[in-house]
Amino acid sequence: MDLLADLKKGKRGAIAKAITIIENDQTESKKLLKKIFKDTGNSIVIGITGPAGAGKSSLINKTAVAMKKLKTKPAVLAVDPTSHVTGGAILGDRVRMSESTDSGTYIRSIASRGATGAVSRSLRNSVRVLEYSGFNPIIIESVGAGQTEVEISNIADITVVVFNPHTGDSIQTIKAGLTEIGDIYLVNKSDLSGTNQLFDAVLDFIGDSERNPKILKTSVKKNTGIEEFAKVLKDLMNSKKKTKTEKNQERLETELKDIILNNLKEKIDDMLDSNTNYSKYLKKLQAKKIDPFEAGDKITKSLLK
Ligand SMILES: Nc1nc2c(ncn2[C@@H]2O[C@H](COP(=O)(O)OP(=O)(O)OP(=O)(O)O)[C@@H](O)[C@H]2O)c(=O)[nH]1
Ligand SMILES: [Mg+2]
Repeated sequence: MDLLADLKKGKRGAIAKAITIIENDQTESKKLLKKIFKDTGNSIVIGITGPAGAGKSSLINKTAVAMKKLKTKPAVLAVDPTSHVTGGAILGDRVRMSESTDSGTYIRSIASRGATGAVSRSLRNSVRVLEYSGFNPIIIESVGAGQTEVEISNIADITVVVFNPHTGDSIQTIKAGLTEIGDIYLVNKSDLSGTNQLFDAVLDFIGDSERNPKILKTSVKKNTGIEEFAKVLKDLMNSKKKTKTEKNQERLETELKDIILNNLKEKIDDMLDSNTNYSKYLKKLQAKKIDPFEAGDKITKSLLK
């Protein structure tokens, strides 16, 4: 099987295989990246975040269909979806998002386990596979709690924060969400009571923000607000294209530094094992003849000689 040719054709099996490589096999992953890298960096990444159960997956399902009608080709990466509704998260999402899959949207779950850096690495490179395969935009769903949220906003060109009245999102959660870098704030489940209060509260908090984010109401249940949401996204995709090049350059620099620091860390870790200064100063430290900082500085200096 010619993986690259099949990826270019957007074949699902090939995409699944490539992303599995990226998640599990560093050596093969590097080989793959070498081949596809030139043809990446051109799709807009939309991060959709919000509390568990806010309706992100349901919303993405409908929105992907609407975006398809607007002549875009969306793909979805869901970061470790934890649906409390079905228990079986991935299967549940697949069912929930089946409408958009039928319309040609590619949907894939990405594990959020592992080191912080590892998650963003596999996300970033999975995005690249999807870019190479011709998808644009690439929508990333993540639960807005903890570190993944921050990572998403580092990767995404457009960030959408989803709230809803049903889960009783407190003003506190909203505040926390609003200090993030949302381009769009969505009050989903607008068929439920409390929607207007929540909408006003969100409006209040970001009313005088200079970024001028959009606030929208959607209901997946009643199928309202979704076409508008898709249109806003499409417009934002166009306007973000202009700033994307510059952002990409910055991100590439950060990525490069990350890789170098990681490589060095691994190398130095190995070196310490056989370093005589290291064992010497470690013993001194353990005997309390030297303090940790002094020991650290001495060893570092000898390493850099
Ligand atoms: N009433 C109402 N319920 C909705 C709406 N959108 C989603 N739901 C329901 O809310 C529940 C959670 O929806 P999901 O789409 O799984 O939410 P999620 O944010 O992806 O959840 P996690 O991935 O677990 O964080 C499901 O039972 C949906 O049917 C809506 O607009 N109105
Ligand atoms: Mg979900």
